[in-house]
Amino acid sequence: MKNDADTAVLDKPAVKPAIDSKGGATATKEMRIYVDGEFFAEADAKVSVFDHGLLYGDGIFEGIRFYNGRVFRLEEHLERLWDSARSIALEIPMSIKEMSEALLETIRQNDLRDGYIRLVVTRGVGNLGLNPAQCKKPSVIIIAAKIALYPESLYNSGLTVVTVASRRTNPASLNPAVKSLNYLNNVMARIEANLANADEALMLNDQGYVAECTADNVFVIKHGQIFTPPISAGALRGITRGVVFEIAAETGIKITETNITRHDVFVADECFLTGTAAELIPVIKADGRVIGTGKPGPITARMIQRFREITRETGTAIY
Ligand code: PXG
Repeated sequence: MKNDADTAVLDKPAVKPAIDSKGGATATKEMRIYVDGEFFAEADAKVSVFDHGLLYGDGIFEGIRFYNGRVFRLEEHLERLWDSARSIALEIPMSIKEMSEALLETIRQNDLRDGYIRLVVTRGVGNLGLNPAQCKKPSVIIIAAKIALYPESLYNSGLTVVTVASRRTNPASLNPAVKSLNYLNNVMARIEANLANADEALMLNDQGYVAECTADNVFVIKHGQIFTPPISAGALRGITRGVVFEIAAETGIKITETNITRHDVFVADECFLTGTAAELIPVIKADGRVIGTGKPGPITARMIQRFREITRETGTAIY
């Protein structure tokens, strides 16, 4: 099922991406992109073709939102970036404090109050061999863009998902906890969802349990309780996922991390996804099965409401 309402705002097919990649600053003002300590116009913001980020997907990234002049959960995103770096033995060439300041300055340079930050650290320039030992200096790229919000109708109508054949990578091969530049696993899943005319792809791990969607964590609600896959099932430790745990605690709704099957999704009363880009968004159909009443449920609606309050009231001041 397609949501006709969103076709004017978002790229076809389906709902992704919410990120308007050319949307930095305004039509009259050039985008300013941070590359290794300097700001460049979009046309001049470049990395080498010998950067292993390009040659091997060797690098890491974060996607961060800012709302109402404040960066949402900045410390958590930077902590996760540093964890990703540590995991792939990449030394970020600046301190967390310097990164935080560079990120805030990038938003200021683009005169934005609401938007999306893409933070990328590549392995840097090496030779044509994959050995990163030749890469002397990682590159840091910060792009601040406007974000085209999904239309409100989508939060009211909900998304459709399909289970795809591409499995989330086994942690022993490529741990999904690392937000690496190697997202081909998720891209393949995304292509399968596009081909199936669905809004998102439900990805299973190699044991057949639900892991996550292509850039979102998954939650199901049954008999008033919330369930979500554990990190060990191949879910990224989503920052938005963490906010859902906080809201559940504050509103007295029980939330449990447990293995979830497709069956659990089919018979759920409610289902929703979380991610920096999607925020909290309801799912109303999975593999052709209508979830609950086929309309976003009351607990999901409450969670969305509270999430919006939190995003608008908290965060690191930019200006
Ligand atoms: N799973 C995966 C695989 C992700 O990449 C999430 C879950 C949600 O995590 P957060 O921390 O955002 O709640 C992500 C997040 C994109 C994009 O489309 C990807 C993410 C975030 C924003 C945009 O490139 N990853």
